[in-house]
Amino acid sequence: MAALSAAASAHRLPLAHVDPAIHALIKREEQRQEQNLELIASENIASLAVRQAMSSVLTDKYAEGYPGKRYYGGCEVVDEVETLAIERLKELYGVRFANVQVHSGAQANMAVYMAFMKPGDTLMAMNLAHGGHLTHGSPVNFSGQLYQIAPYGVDPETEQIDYDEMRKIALESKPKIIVSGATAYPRTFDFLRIREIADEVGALHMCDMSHYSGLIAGGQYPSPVPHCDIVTSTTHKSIRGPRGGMILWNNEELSKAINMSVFPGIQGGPLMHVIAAKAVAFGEALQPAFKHYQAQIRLNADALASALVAEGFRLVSGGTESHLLLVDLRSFNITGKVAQIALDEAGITTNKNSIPNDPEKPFVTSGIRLGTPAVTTRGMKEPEMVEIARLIAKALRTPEDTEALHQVKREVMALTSRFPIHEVP
Ligand code: DSN
Repeated sequence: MAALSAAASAHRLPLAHVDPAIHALIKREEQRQEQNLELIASENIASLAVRQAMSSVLTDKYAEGYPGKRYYGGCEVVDEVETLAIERLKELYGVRFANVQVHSGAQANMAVYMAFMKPGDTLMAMNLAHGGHLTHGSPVNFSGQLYQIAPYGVDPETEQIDYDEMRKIALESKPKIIVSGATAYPRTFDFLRIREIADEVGALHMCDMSHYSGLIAGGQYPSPVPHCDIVTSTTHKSIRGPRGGMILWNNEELSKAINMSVFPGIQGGPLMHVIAAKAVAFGEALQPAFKHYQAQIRLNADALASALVAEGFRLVSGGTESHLLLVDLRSFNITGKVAQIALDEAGITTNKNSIPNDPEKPFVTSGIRLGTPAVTTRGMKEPEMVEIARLIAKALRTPEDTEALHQVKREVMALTSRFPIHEVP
């Protein structure tokens, strides 16, 4: 066997040897994820197969362009990778066309806006303070800076979308695109109703299904596909793939504008290792086990909701029809900021979140957002949701008492140790 040069040998050394500092930090994060309860609604735990694809040699390949039409040589393998990802995605959602190159959900939304709107045109989307997203028109985001924004929101009583009001705003503002989808709205969207409003004002209907995409693929949430011109999503939330984005549509006439908006419009070379990992995740989502997983996410969300109410919390809109819950903390007399810090100390990971018409500032808030995708991936079921609600309530009754929070943390670790994420070495 030929001897390797010193440089070639060094290039093959493992991470622990080459960069002990980063290796140790990754190990620490692995331990944090293993020990803590992950309740951030937008997070999940990707499979080993997804992570292996993501850390593959495909990271080295430039492939600007699309399968069969690249600007670089040597793309015969990555062409097959991207085609597989597209075909699986089309099958998963029953669509005719898909773009898997967008690096993130924000890029997916940007690509669609830029394909179909000019600066100064009107975009209608859910108010961030009622559950929308930064890219749905926040003034600190490109969407709020480039476009006129016509926000819609929830009814103050029901805390569910007021579709009559939405129609009124659409008739007045004449948006080019109406966006459905949200990041902190626990209920289902009436996609048909929004389609009707969009048709009435001559707008495109785009759904950003990022939060709900796994549930939709698993048949646990209504599909926006039949009622939308375009659907965008991240690939790492309830769908449980690598961090990334995707765009779906059915009308061939939109294809050129969408694909050109992604590349060369807003992106250069695609992340082929991430596209391979998306293909793996879409393949996993096509398996029957994925439907059971999504059904359990919903059962767990309902169980967590009932148990939190029994502990004395109020849920925004009274409950959930998805994987997420928005908890109003005012009955516990604490803010979202204080709750998030106390829960972190107790090993329970959440995020503070504004509730509709929140009296507190966005960095303080009166709520926390919880979601069940990650704990469901670990194998937790309804009895564990009751236990989680008890632990949250226990921590938030004494949010300033570090010793009490550490006692909760010991109980959290006893629970999580029964549901390991990774193979115990
Ligand atoms: N940051 C994501 C979330 O937590 O919902 C949205 O992009």
